[in-house]
Amino acid sequence: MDRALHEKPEMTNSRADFYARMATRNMTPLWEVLHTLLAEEPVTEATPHKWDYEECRPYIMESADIISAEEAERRVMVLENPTLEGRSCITEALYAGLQLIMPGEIAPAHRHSPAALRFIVEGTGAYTAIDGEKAYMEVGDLILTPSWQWHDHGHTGDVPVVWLDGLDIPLVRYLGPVFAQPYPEPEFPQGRPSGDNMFRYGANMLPVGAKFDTQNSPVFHYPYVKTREALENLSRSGDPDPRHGFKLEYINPVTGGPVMPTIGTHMQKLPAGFQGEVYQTTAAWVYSVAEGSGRTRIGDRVFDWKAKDTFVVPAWYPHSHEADGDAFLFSFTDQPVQQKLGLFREQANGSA
Ligand code: 1HN
Repeated sequence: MDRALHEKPEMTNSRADFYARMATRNMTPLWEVLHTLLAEEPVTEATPHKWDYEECRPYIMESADIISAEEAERRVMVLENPTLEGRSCITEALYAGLQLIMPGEIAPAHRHSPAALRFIVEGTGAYTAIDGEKAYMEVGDLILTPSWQWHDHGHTGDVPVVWLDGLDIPLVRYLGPVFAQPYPEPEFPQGRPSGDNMFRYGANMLPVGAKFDTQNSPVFHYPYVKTREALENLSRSGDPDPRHGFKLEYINPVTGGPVMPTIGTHMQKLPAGFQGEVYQTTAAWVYSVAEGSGRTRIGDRVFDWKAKDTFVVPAWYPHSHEADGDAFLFSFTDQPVQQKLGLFREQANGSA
């Protein structure tokens, strides 16, 4: 049987009168709005967009003259999706921003139920302390601050440091359980020695008897040198995926799953001259270019990118990547949430 999805019924005087009367009891007819609630395929309010780092950087640097990291609490330029203006989000479920910390500054300790990640874009010498354990940043590193973990940022180096923040805050706000707390002091007391999380949990081995009571990775620092080496080794011994090139997911070593329950993170290498096939998923993808240049077709638009640019592929947009020389793309996504709820779908080449 071939039946179209529901269309809005005709309005008549008696219907309008009935709807007005039922509204006095906080009731409203579903058949008037059903066409807005269901569609044959996912409809996103977000728009594909690229933030050119060369264009954004002067504003990021100027922000240091306008406000200190301490006064701002977090000195972040929110990357707002052009069609989600005023909602502090890059897609319906994800937040992204570019954060600046200057030498000697502190972004004070706090914790919150939304989960966060940092992907380092520029500079060296800054750190994020998680429960007082400092993760020193290098360009291309991934640092996690999972739900409800104390974190502060500091800077003992001598050049500005900028990173991309990714959070699940729009999703958590929508669901409701937002909690946040400041730490009584700007800095959380010194915790375990720097690197402890990687040494303890990041060698494909786990301490015998260790207990894990969250879905967050106990490793919270994934240095770029290691990620890059893994991708280079992978690309020497096999063929690229036709859509993704060589793509690795950062994992929680306890579960083999995503590093945090709500956000998945990946790094992919597109070999020189790569021309990817079209891919489409119900999840949204935020990309930060670690190295190289190329372009991504998203729907009917083409976005040229180079190192340090950020771009977003909203839900269900067909997209494909091309690289000039070897290129490395970091990405984060709400895919894990959709997978847990049995809602995730993907297709290659526009066919299910
Ligand atoms: C936050 O805590 C950080 O800790 C960055 O650096 C961005 C955006 C919204 C809410 C909390 C950080 C944030 C944030």
